[in-house]
Parts: sequence; structure tokens; C-alpha cells
Amino acid sequence: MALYLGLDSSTQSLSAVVIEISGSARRVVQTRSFAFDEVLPHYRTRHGVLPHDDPKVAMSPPQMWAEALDLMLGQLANDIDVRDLAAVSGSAQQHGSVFLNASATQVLASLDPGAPLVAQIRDVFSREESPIWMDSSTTQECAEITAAVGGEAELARRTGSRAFERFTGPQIRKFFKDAPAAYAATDRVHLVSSFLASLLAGQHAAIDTGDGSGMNLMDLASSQWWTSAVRATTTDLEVKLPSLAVPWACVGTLSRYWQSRYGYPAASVIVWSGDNPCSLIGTGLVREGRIAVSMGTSDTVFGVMNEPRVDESGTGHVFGSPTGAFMGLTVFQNGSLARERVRDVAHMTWPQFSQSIASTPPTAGGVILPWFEPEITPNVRVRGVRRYASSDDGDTVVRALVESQQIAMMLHSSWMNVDVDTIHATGGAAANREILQVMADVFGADVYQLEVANSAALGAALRAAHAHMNASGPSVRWEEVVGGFTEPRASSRIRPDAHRHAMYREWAKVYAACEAHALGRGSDPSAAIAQFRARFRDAE
Ligand code: XUL
Repeated sequence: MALYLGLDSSTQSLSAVVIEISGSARRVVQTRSFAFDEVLPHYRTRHGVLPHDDPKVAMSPPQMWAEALDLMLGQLANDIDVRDLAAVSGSAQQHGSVFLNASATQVLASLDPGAPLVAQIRDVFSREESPIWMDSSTTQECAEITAAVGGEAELARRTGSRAFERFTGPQIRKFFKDAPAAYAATDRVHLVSSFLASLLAGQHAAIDTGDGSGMNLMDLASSQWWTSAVRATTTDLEVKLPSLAVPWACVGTLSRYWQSRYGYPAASVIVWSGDNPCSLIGTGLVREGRIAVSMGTSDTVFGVMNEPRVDESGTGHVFGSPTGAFMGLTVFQNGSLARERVRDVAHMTWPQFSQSIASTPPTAGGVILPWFEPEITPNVRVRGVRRYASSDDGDTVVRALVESQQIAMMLHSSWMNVDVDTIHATGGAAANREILQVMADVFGADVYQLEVANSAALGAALRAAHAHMNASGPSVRWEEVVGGFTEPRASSRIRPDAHRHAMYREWAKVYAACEAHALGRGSDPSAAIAQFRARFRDAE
């Protein structure tokens, strides 16, 4: 019997999933999760983030992540017999950075199993607080890096994304400018993922190409650091960056600390990755054509791409996929956030919200651009809801919102150029089958509800299994590894209605005209709306 451990260090919590794969037998052996605020209150974080006067600044204490890791591995060793653990890997929030001084190498290599981890690593940080993905304070640095590498399009083409405030390169540049002495005392700049892998292996771990592509520093095509971007970030960053590795690389074995303190074997430590690449595997997306739509606070659309196609509009991201191919990711800030606001204004319960969708004809409510908060996709910096051809009737407003959100997801993920046949829907709102019917009709694809609780931790466990099985025996395909863990229930399938899909293809053009108008890039869409109405008057 072989056990595989996947960890997920997210913004707010640490989760673990232990799976067993023996021949055709597959099962989840143990899951555990705890919130940083609750279990480690002495770090005084709120939802995992340190309070700060400047709303643009978002920092977390890296010692908290380390202490959580120690706690989790201790708990798991109590829960189950960990002697059969063959490999461990992990997932972490993307983009966040951990700055270590030169003492770290020696400290990592000689951790004493007799004392808690966190007490031993207190002095290895050249920066006590780590900037995380919610930080948006580096607009100036984004502009400087963009200009130095020859513009936005070039940066996106080479690294997979234009410069984003939360990406690691602009964050490193800000530290370099604001705290030159502390930057000079930095020996290694890790990502959250490679920092935690280093703690497990007792030596500096590599950054995988999936998380490396969230830095504005890696050349996607060659999977190497891109010298122009590295030099545009700081003068000497190349000597401070860890190496890059393929997503199935082994970065060491669990060090003596974990073995002697908790009884773990010398299991392989597989390079960690970002939460989005790991979720790709945890939701079973191992081939092009299948995408996932995750509907949480924000909505995200992601899927495998065989080629590193880049979003010309500059809002989507291309990351390396754990399969060795690529993944596209598009984030919509106003997801459940908007659904909840509309539901509250209409004084509805969720069942009533669903009933409104079911009882209202398609397109009857017009178009709603639900920018309750600044929107990432499309890029809208000043919040404000925009409505076209819509009434104040609660039912039609609900239908219009859900349709508009789905059309926005379809249009703004089309840069991935993936012929979508299957959608795996996850996140809280995926429980709502009326929303999923609109999704199926808009995309013209089968939609399945996916009931994976922690797709990033599961994805990390599956990555550990895949890497270990391929290194120790005949090669196994990804389908075989994820099989039995990530299939949605066949009975959850929702089929598209061909007639409604044809109608939405036309309505999507109306939506695009409204969006262009709202963004100041197009003329009044009234004529497009009237034309559509004339054509589909008798349709429903
Ligand atoms: C992706 C992103 C977030 C983080 C935190 O670009 O910023 O999804 O990975 O989950």
C-alpha cells in the first residue's frame, strides 16, 4: 500500500489530503484543515492576512505558514500510520514571496527534531512579512518593469501575463527600492510553495514551472528565468532566485526533523506548485477541451491548453500546467459577490433566486454589468453597476445577472481557443442547477457538478502520486492517476439546449456591444438590442 500526502497552504488555512493508490484501489484516507486565525491567533492575522493601514498592502507572516506545517504534520502522524507515506507535495497561494538570509541554508539542513520548527527558523528571514497575492501596491513597479522589457505585449508573450501588482517580480522590485539594506541581506527569494517544500526537504527547493509562471520572471517557452525580466526587476536577482524545475521533480526526501520528530519515513518531496495549477489536477482537468468554472467569492475559468496562447486583452494568465502543458486562467472579481448583492436587493432566498432564473425567459432581463467592486475581467478600476434594456423586476434582474456573468466568462475565456465540450463546475454557487443550466446553454457544453472539497490539496496529493509512480515504475498516464478521485457524478450532468445556445450566440454580440459601450470603447448598443429583439421576438 502506498500513501500520498497533498498539502494546501491557502490565504486563510492549511489543508491536507492523504490518498491511497494500490493497484486499482483508490481512496481518500484522511483530510484535515484548519484556519490560521483560529489555530495560530498569536500571529494576529485576519483571514490569514496582517491588518494594515494602507488597503493596497497585504502581508502575511511566513513563520505562521511554517508553524502551521509543523502542526499539521504532527496531527497527521497522530491520525494515521504515516509509515506507508511514499511521497508528499503541496499547493500554495500563488505569487507570495519569502525572503531568506544566508543563514537559512545551514538552518534548514540541521533542524533539531527535539525542538519546534518555528523556534529554529526565527532568524532566517531578511523580511519578516511576506507580500501576498492580495497586495496591489506595486503599480509603479509594474510600469517600470513593463517599460524595461519592451512593453506590455512583449512581457505577456514571454511570461504569460502582463505585469500585475500581485505578481512576484513587481513585489520584489518594490522591496529592492524601499528597503535596499534588507534586500541586500537576502540570499534567496522563495515563493510560498518553494519555501514550504524547503522546510520539508531540509534544503532549498526549486520553484516549479506552474508557480514560476506567476512571477512575471519566467520565459514560458523555455521554462527558464527570462534574463530581461530578471534584470528589469533588480540588479542582481539572478543569484537570489531558486532554480526552476518540471512539476514532477523530486526536490529531496522528508528531512531528519520530520522523521525523528513524528515518525515519517524518508518519503519523496515532490516540488510544490501554485493553488491554481494544483486545482487543475484536483478537478480532473488533464486534457484540453475540459474546463472548470469555479464560482466562489470571485468566479474563475481555467483549463488545460496544449499551446501557450496568450490573452491579447491582457486580463487572462497562462501558467505552466502540472501535466507539462499549459493552463489558462481568467478571474472575475464580481462572482458570488454580485449574486449575493442582487439576491439581497431583491429580498430573495436562494431557492427563490433559482426560481427566478427558471421562470424568466432567456434575455428578457437585458444585460447587467455587475461591477459592484472594481472588476479584473474586463479591467474596470472604478466600480459601478451598468444595466442595458433591463427592468426593475426582481426576477428578470436575477436572470439577466446570471446570463451576463456566464456570457462574460464565455467571451473573456475564448482567448484560450479551447473547443469546450465539458465543464466541471465547482464552488458554492455550483450547487445551483438553474445557474448551471444557463452555463450549459451559453457555452453549448455539458456541465457537471464537481463535489471535490479541497481540489488544490487533492491535486497536490495526485501530483505526488503521479511523480512517485512514474519515478519508481512503468509510466502511468494522468487519466489513470486522477481516475477514481476527480470524476463528477454522471447523474449531475446538465445538457445544453441547442435552441437556447443558438440564441445566446447572438445575445453574446449584444452583451459585447453593451460592455464596449460601458467601457467607453463603443457606441450606444440600443440598435443591436432592437435588432436582436426583432429577430427573436417569437423564439420563446
Ligand atoms: C491567481 C491568484 C489567486 C491566488 C490565491 O493569479 O492570484 O488565485 O493564487 O489563491
